[in-house]
Amino acid sequence: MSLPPGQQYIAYFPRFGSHFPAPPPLVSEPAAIRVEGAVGRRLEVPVARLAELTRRAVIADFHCVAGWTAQELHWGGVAFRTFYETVIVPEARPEPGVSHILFRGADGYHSMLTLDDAFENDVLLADQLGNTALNGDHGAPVRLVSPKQYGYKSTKHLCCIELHSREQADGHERAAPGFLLKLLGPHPRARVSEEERHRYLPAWLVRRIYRKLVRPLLWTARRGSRA
Ligand SMILES: Nc1nc2c(c(=O)[nH]1)N[C@H]1C(S)=C(S)[C@@H](COP(=O)(O)O)O[C@H]1N2
Ligand SMILES: [Mo]
Repeated sequence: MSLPPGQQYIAYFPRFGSHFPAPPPLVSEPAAIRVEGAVGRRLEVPVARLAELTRRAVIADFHCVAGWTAQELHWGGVAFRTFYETVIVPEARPEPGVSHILFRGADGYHSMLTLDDAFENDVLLADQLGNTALNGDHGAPVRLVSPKQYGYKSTKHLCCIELHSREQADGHERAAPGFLLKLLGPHPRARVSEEERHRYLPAWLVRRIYRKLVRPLLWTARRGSRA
């Protein structure tokens, strides 16, 4: 796998995110994913059901918008498309015109993908990393993984999937002050190959800022680990 523009490999897979030093959220058992929004019927799908659906393994690099890339991660789970077609469509009955999916994490985080991007065949609801159950640092009990997009689309601790017929406001970097929050707003597609880092700021500028920030950010995020 080749390194996309502006990225640097790091030798491990760090815990990272706008949670910064806060520990991973406690998830009540049995864990479930709610399905809401433009649906005929709301659902609550036990995470354990993922074990019964058609499973898929994905090996991919993981690219954070701040410039680090973790190499060849082995994910296990269910393709989002499989989940949509075999669970959401028959059981939640989506309204016509669904075009965007909002993924909510138990820590209050959320990310938004177009339905087309979410249907890429490497987009998973992942409950395994490196052949073991996902741990708290990386999004237990289940997370989204979308390897062709910057990491901020891959919501950890997934607790809700919301269907929409248009773009919704996105929640990346909720810790940043107001205007920065807007400038650092997530790109609606965030394709790594196109270097779509943020919606408004140009990639060359963002790269320079992150290059200075990335070490302290990595350190701060690691401080919140439970492991
Ligand atoms: N729930 C939740 N999901 C999240 C985040 C977060 O803060 N909370 N951060 C995102 C960002 S910016 C990145 S780079 C990846 C990091 O995933 P990792 O901690 O497994 O490395 O998770 C993404 N998903
Ligand atoms: Mo990130």
